[in-house]
Order: sequence, then structure tokens, then C-alpha cells
Amino acid sequence: MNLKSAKIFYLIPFLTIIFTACNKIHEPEKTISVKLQSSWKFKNRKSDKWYAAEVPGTVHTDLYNNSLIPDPFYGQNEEKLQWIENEDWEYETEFDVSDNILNKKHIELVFKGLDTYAEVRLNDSLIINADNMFRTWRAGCSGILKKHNNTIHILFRSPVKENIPKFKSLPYQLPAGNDRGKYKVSVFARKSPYHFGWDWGPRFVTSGIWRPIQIEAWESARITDFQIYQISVSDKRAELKAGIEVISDKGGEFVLKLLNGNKTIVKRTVFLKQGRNVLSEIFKIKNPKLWWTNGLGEPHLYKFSVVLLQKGSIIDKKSTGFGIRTVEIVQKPDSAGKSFYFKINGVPVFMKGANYIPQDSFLPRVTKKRYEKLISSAKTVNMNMLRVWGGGIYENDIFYDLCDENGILVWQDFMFSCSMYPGDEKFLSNVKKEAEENVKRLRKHPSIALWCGNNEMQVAWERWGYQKAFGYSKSDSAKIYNDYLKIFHGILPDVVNSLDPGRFYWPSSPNSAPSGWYEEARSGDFHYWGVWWGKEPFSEYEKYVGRFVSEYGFQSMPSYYTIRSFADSSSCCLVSPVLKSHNKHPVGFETIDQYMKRDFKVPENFRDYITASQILQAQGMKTAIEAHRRAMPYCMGSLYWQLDDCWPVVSWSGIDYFGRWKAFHYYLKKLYAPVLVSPVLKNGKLDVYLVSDLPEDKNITLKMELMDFFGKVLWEEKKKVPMQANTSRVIFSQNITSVISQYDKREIFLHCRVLDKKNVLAENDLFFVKPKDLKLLKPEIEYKFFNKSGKFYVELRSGTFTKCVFLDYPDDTGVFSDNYFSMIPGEKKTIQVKIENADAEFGKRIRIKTYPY
Ligand code: BMA
Repeated sequence: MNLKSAKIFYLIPFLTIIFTACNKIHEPEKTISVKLQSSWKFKNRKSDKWYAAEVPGTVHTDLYNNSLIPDPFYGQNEEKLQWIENEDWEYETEFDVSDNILNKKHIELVFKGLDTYAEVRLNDSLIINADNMFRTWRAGCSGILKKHNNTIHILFRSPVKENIPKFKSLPYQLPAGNDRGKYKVSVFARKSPYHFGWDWGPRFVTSGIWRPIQIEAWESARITDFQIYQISVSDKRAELKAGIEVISDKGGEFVLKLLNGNKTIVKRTVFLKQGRNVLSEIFKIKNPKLWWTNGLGEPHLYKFSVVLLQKGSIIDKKSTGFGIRTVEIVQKPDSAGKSFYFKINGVPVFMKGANYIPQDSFLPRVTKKRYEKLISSAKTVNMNMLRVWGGGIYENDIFYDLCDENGILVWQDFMFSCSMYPGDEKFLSNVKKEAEENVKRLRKHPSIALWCGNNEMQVAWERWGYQKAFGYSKSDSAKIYNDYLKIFHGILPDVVNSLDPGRFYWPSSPNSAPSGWYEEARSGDFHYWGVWWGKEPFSEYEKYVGRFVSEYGFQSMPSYYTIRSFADSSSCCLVSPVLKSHNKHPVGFETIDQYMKRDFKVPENFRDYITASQILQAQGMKTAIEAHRRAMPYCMGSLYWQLDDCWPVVSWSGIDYFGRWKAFHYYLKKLYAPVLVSPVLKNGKLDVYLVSDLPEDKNITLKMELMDFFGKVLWEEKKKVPMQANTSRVIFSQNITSVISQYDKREIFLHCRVLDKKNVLAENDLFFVKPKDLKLLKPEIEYKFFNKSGKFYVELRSGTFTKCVFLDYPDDTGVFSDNYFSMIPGEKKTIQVKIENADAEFGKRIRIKTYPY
């Protein structure tokens, strides 16, 4: 036995001891579950040399950890590493098992994620032949497993080579625009689409054991599923049903206990038959505490457990968090088209959020801490919904647990995106099993708001010209679309209806309209890409306000520090091949530049250009989000593209690969705040909108000051107005041409504030010319750092109007309570710096900067 497998040997009795020590009732029967994580090695099939491997892991990260390849994200290394996808890879481990496991009647090896074509052998017996990275693979191994020197050997066949024959044998080519391979095989593989390349991601078609492997051993019975269903809910009580699935070795008498926290709510004798048993228990919760989305209340979670006992011993136990809430999607025809909005616990809620992509090209690298940080970054800026986009993965449990805990709803796509897929029986049955497993795994989460079939496939089929581009005959077209219908209007809704009844299914995002954006915006959900892809001005966001805008976005550069992680200083210019390889959009830089020239003075210095690109993105998104929120209740959702990145890249994200916040993510705090004040000037008429997502009415004061950049007030208005809960309305409307015309438009701005007594609930500035035409004064910022009650602050004062002040800190992962803000003359602003153990020295690492000067 080698040293590493010895670790497992010691771990098993240790775990068993924990199980017995923690429970008062003696429980020799409980399912034992042991992770098989250590002592793995791997090699190229063609070679004899083994290297240490990490499990869970990927072949790319294992090669890198063994210094066999350079850092895949550095420079243009991506290009050099494309050979990996064409190789077959072998993984192996050796391990011993304790008698405690070996003596159990039922022993299973469970592989929670194999990427993708994997032949698994236990002691030379083939136990699994996997072909879907999104599924869990189980194999009974009693009779094969022995006490010492067991080997698991997994051969991963190249996902590219595996599918070339399928690609070649189809009489037509299936579209897969983001697949950057010579053969567009991604659509044949049930493997994460973005691995094959995307317009924000590199191509790393990796292989590996990407989720844990464990041994599960049991004797007489095992709880295989535990779900809570909501039957009805009122203020006074909720009626719930526990659904429990038990596999029993022999028929017999058992005791089933259901607990709410530590309180037993049901205890009864059950007779189980041999094999699969489905049990259910209806119970009530008095005065239920509801689960609310972020901003509207506490996302209360109950913890329910089920315990199966026999003769006083615990046989198995399972727990689940559960949120009592209702989610309805209201689609009501109206004069424009059809609404699309979410009602949570009976209340219409405007959805504020983003599209989420996997956080790394190499998924097992995403630690719990990274998940926590990202979800908390979403919560901090007042988001209440994330869309798990269909080109990534059905996320790990931790992602949904965090969304449950933080009141963030999840729009969950099935993993299909921007392509058309095959429709042969084998593929369809694989898809069905994948959908069943993932719906069963995720349905318990209160955060899941809906299931969506795919990303942009219906719209692509109708509007992206596939038929012409691929030269499809009529019968090809009919066949391809029929295969589409089989999955997205057949298999997937059937799975949702049978396994997660009551949860809404939406075939494709967006809800397409053959004639184009204008019509698409009027019903259902809407992806608007006229800005960016269509090069339309930002002001078009005001024209294309949809009923629920589930995608729109604009690129910016990540922080300088992020760029330096993949580029040396000589590559830090826009035209360097390294930088170009880190923007996957065909004309990404050109598009940023084109928009920048329209509105901004384009900086020559690289670092200033980065800042300008971020502020440009933030301003563009500000135009969109304010337009969406002003249009409530016509529009009831705004999910921009995209929350995060999977590698250091120039992309549409607000948070980069290292978790650093761009200017846009800071802007979101105000843009998605419960109260928004949004001044709009059209043909001389000023309309000031007040948008409130708050659940209660309030009386507020609107204060408006027209100022010059020295702070001289030229015109002002103060108004007390009632602010109604959950509404958007114009609270001030006046033609101000005669006021404005007295001054040089380049030297003035309107500052709007909404006050609740002395608290500023919202503020916003309106300018009368483009940023590049403003005659701004040289900023005069004074600042000091200080500590108070163990907390660290920066206090700033501005002598003149400063359009953008920002605190530049290398690890700005959202550490400032505000950043990239404007300051009016004489204003004092205190910013908290949320960094553990910050001391006075720390201030030296923060640089106070202003933009554009
Ligand atoms: C949307 C997404 C992605 C894409 C993004 C930016 O349509 O669905 O496919 O990355 O646009 O182009």
C-alpha cells in the first residue's frame, strides 16, 4: 500500500467513529459514505509515465500542476494547448477499504461527475461507461471490491475524436457558432458547451473527474430521495408534503420520523417492501415564515429531516432546507403583447440581476469561498435573480444553497445554447436522464424560479439565417427543427411536469419573435443586442424596453492587475496579440473604441483606457437599467449579460475572473437599489421618475439643484411627495428650456436627491452634453484614512464637481462601500473599506484617482 492510499485506510474508521460518537442512538446501519479523493495519478494513454493527479480535477490543471504545460491562461498559451483535447487520458487510484464497508450488503461507487467519455474499471472489471458530464454515475461493487489494493482505473476518451464520426455521418452540419474546433462536435457531446470556446471564453476541451467520487455502503435500507412539496400556503398555515424514496433490501417494519429542526412532527411505523418504496407524509406548519427575495424580507429556510429507524437503530437520515414561498409567472395578454413577470408570495417583484456563467474554465478549481464571494457580491448590489445560462453547467449544490440563503432567485436553463442538437434515440435518452437527475437534485431549492429549455435557440433558428448559411434543404430543416421540438417541447417539459410539477417551464430564452427585436420586446423575455452587436447608440436601450429583459450588455476591460496576470508590461497595449487573444469577440476592441469615441475623450495611456472602458460600460448599462426600471410595471425584469468571467478576459462582465469589481458592479449598488431617482430630459422637458421596489409607502423629499462645477446653485426645487410601494412614476415634470438656455450647457449639471428625513435614498446626476464635451474643472480632492471602532474608512472632500472619483486598490473585490462616484463641490463622503485587519499602513496601498482627469 502506498502512503496516499494509507490515508484512506485511516480515514474510514475515523469517519465511522464520528458517526457513532455524534448520535445518541446506536447506528451501525447508517449508510457510510467515503470520498475517494487522494492518491490519484494520471497519464496520457500513449505514454507509460504516470503523474500525480488531483480529484476532483481536470487534465489541464493536472498537467499544469506537474509543470508539463505552462499556465493555460497566460499570454497566448491557449493556442499551444489545443493538442490536449485530442488525446485520451487515464486516471488511476489504489485504495483499501475497512471491514465496516466491506461487510455491508450493498456497496456502490458513486461518481458525481465524469467529464465526459469515461470507461471506469474497478479491479479490471468495467463498471461504468459514461457519456454525459452532467449525470451522476453509480455502480454496485459488492463482489468486486476487496479489502486491500483495489484499483479504480478510468479511461477518458477524447471528446473531440469521439464525436468526429457522428459529425461526419450526419448529412448536414449542425450550427455551433461558438465551437472553435475544426469539426463542430460540441453539439454531440453532453459536455459543457463553453469548454469548446465562447465569445468570452477560451477553448479548453478538458477531461477529468470533475466532481467527487464516493463509496456508499448500506445494509438494510437507504433513503435515496427526500423532497418537500408545497401544497398550499396562507398567513395562518402551510400545508406541505414530504416525499421520501427508500430502497429496502428486504421487506420489513421500520419507523419513519420527520423533523422540523429538532422537533419531531411525524413518527410512524412503515412497512417497506423489498426494492423501491415511495412514501409521503402530509403535514402543516402554523403561521409559516415565508421565504422572500433579497430586498423584500428574510429568505427564511426551514430545516426538515427524515430519519429511518429499525429496532431503535438509525438506518439512514437525510435533511433538506426548505423555503415556503409561491412563485408565479404572470403572462397576461395586453395591448402591447403579453406580460412576463414574477409574483413572489402574491407580490409582483421586479427582477434585478445578471446572467451567470461558470466561474472557471476548469470547474473543480472553484472553491466554496469563490462561490460565497460571488453570491455575496450579487446580494450586496441588491440583486434578486441570477440566470444560470445554458452554455455552462447545472451548478454545484453550494451555488443553489447560497442563493436560497441570500434570497436570490435562479432562472435555470437546461444546458443547451446557441446551436442545434442531434435527435437520435441515444442522444435523446441521454438528455432525458440528464434532465431527470438534475431536476430531482435541484427541485428542493426555493431559489429555483423556473426551468428554461435553452439559450437563444428558437431565436437563432428563426432569425440568425442558419437555413441559408448551412444550405439546408427543406427536409433537413424540417428534421432539425423537429429534433428541436422533441427536446424543448417534449422531453424537457415532460420531465419538469412529472418531477417538479408546479414549477414553470419556458422553452427558450428569449421568447422569440420571427420579425425581430421590436416585436420580441413586447411579450415574454427579451434579449436586446442592438447595442453592442448592432452598434446602436446607448440611447436605443430606451426604445427597446422589453417586458422582461433577460440579456443585454457591453464589454469593458478588466482591472490592470488582472491584465498583468496574463500579460507582461510589453503586451499591455490594445493591439498586442496577447490582449487580442483575451477578447474573444471578433471585433471587441473596435466596438469598445467606437463607442468610446462617440461619448468620451479617448485616453492614450493604457491604464486610463482601462478606466475609461469600465466607465463607458457602466454608463451604458446605467442607461439600460434606468430605462427598464422606469418602465415598471410594463417591464418587470432586467438581467444584464454577464455577472462573472471564467478566465481573465475583456468581456461583458461586471466582476472579473479574480473577483475584482469593475466600475459597473459598483454602479449597480445604486442602479439596483430599492429606490431609484431617474431624471430624463426630452425636447426640453424634464421628467423625474421615482422608482420604488420597497414593500411599503413612504413620504420622501425630492431635492433638485442645477449647479455649475464650482457648486453655484443656479436653480433649485424641493418637493415633498408620497412614494408608493412597488411603483414607478413621474414625480416632477416641467419644461426647463428657459432655465437651461441661460447657461453654457457644458458647464452645468442637475443633481437630484431623494431623501427620507436626512437619509439619502437615491441620487442621480443629469448632464446636458456628452461627457467628452463637458468643461470639467481640475478636481480638488482631499482625503484622509481613519480607523473607528476597528473599522477602516476613507473620508473625501471635493472642492469642485468631480465626475468620477475612484479608489484604486489592487485587490478591489468590492472592498469599498462605494466607488466610481461623483462628488459635488463641498461634499464630504465617507467610504468604508471592508478589509480584515486593515491598519493605517493599509491606506498607502489605496490610490485616490479621478476620471477623466
Ligand atoms: C448572449 C449569450 C451568450 C453570449 C453573449 C454575448 O447572447 O447568450 O451566448 O456570450 O450574448 O455575445
